[in-house]
Amino acid sequence: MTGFFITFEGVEGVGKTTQAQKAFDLLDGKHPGKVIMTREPGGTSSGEAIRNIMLEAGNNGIDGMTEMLLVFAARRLHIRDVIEPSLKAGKIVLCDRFTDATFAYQGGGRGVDEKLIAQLQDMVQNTLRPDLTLLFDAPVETGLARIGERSKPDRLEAETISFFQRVRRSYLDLSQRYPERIRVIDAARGADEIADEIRTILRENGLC
Ligand code: Z5A
Repeated sequence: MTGFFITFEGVEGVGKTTQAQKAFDLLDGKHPGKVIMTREPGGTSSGEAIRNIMLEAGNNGIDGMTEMLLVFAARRLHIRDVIEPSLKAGKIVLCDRFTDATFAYQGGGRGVDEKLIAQLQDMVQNTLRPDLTLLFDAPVETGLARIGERSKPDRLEAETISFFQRVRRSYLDLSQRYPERIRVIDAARGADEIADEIRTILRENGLC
């Protein structure tokens, strides 16, 4: 692999998507045609269909184990058809959420055994891991207030504060376990200040 794989993570509403778009604009300006932006669950047509099943509002009987299997099914297609070919072509891949989200939401949030998630990670990804993960961290209430105006919450957005607190804790645990890969960004600040910090991190990684 000759490209560079960057993932954006954090609890709802912390501003990942906003910053992923800013990073895309910055990097695409420096490396035209060599940067792609994608997301999980999703990134392929079947992956987007799986996303809809997983996030559809209401009680559809889908539990944490089923969520884990769904996201890894979508991830397999995403890696095979989008991420690996792009990295092999030397591109920079920006992905809005990846496997840290499975550890945080299905592991931390739903209580699925981490060992099972790690096994699926090895099976589906082989040795593929992000080169850099930007973890946007802010109090859960800050993120939820930012998305508060959305009309209809999806299945996960309708979860309790304590669920999102477990998710946040789990993300922070991951950042302590993998400090060389995961950079924690204080996401309670204004979007421009955060974008400045990300530009510095991208520069440190030789990307701009
Ligand atoms: N999920 C999972 O369970 N397991 C997995 O393995 C994976 C995913 C991969 C969909 O993800 C769901 O999938 C997610 C976890 C689950 N759970 N839910 N729900 P998603 O990434 O598509 O959904 P999301 O986290 O809900 O995204 P989001 O709500 O769009 O949040 P965001 O991307 O972090 O924020 P944003 O869209 O950039 O900004 C939100 C609002 O805040 C918007 O109005 C902005 O203009 C505003 N904003 C942004 N930055 C700022 C700052 N700095 N200050 C003030 N306001 C700001």
